Amino acid sequence: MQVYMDNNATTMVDPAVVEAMLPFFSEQYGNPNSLHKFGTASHPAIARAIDQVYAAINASDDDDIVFTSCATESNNWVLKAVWVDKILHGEKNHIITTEVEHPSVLSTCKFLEEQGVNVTYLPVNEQGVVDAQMLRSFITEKTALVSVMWANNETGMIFPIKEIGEICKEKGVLFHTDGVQAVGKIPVDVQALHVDFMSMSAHKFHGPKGIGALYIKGGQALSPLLNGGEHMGGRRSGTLNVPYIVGMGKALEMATENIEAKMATIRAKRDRLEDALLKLIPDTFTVGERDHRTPNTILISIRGVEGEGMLWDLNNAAIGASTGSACASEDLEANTVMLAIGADHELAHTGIRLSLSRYTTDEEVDYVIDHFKSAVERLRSISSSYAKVKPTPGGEATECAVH
Ligand code: C6P
Repeated sequence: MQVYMDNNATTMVDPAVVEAMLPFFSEQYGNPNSLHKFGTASHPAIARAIDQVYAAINASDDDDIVFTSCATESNNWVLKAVWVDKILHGEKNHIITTEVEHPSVLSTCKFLEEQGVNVTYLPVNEQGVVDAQMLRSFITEKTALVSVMWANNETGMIFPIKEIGEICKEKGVLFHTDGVQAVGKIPVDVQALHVDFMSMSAHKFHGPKGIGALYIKGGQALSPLLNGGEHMGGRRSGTLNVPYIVGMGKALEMATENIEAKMATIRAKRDRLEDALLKLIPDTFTVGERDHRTPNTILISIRGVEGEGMLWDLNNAAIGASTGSACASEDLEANTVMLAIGADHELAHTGIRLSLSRYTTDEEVDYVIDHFKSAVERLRSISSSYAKVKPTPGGEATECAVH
């Protein structure tokens, strides 16, 4: 058996999505901007995909949804365009974000700091989320943008987006949310709250890699990141990637159909896995209260077991997991989110992220429970650091706080 439990890094493309995409590679391959019938043939499929994305996030007709190459591009676009529009050519000079954003936000903020922008990186509490009222106290008349993720990729913790949106609206500050780990996993309704910009990525909800989107609230100006032709109303140049756009629309429609039922099924498997690991393996804890997490995610810390060693053992048992964000997996740094919630360096090296999908089966959950437990036992038996902190039999196994 092999078990893929790294669905926050990427997901399998649903076979129905592949099927929907296939005609647009070698049959209807014309450039949609061409005037001949080879070009115009794909227009209905593009229109359908746009409708599917609008419906999935309940965007209104006044809003814009612009396809990009990935969420990294969407995040770069918002931050750099706000810098150009409001800071270089405006009166403002301040952006607020959090310490636990994805690297595509954090490293863009670092780049903007080098250009002279003041950036506030808000700390998170022991649950790994920012306090909306604390955020309010950092907004000044110089603040151009607040960028806070909807759900964290490492912990799954859901941020108080509604409250933050209201504060930004009241203060007249633009609000961007990185919705990558929320869209397709939990209900997202952009009309039920105040969001100016939201980034999305198809490969997180069983669509293809290499296609994302940016939601732009109606009437909101945003300079383009890519200049060129008149594609996407001049907002994002580059020949439209028709098969991937079709794939993104189909995947999002499938992910959001009966989303509550899908969430309940995934959550039941996630909770069973989490309960078993916490019960069977002493001295473990998971980060963040599970009711406030996306239903598929567990970040578990195992005292005395280095995350990389654990991944190696899991990989040998054909289980795909991660120590955190896939794009930070090649450095052996401590988990940044665990550090941000107050874990010491040793503990922050022990996190393993398990992320399920709607394809995860009960048999796979059982397989992971067995192999996870034996991997921990093996690694602890050879760990000098665990021997030093070895707890009393039946030691602590808890959810949520860092001890
Ligand atoms: N996170 C993870 O292992 P792209 O691949 O550019 O479409 O998405 C980037 C991205 C942006 N925001 C968040 C919250 C994300 O989780 C990701 C991708 C993966 O956590 C790969 S690093």
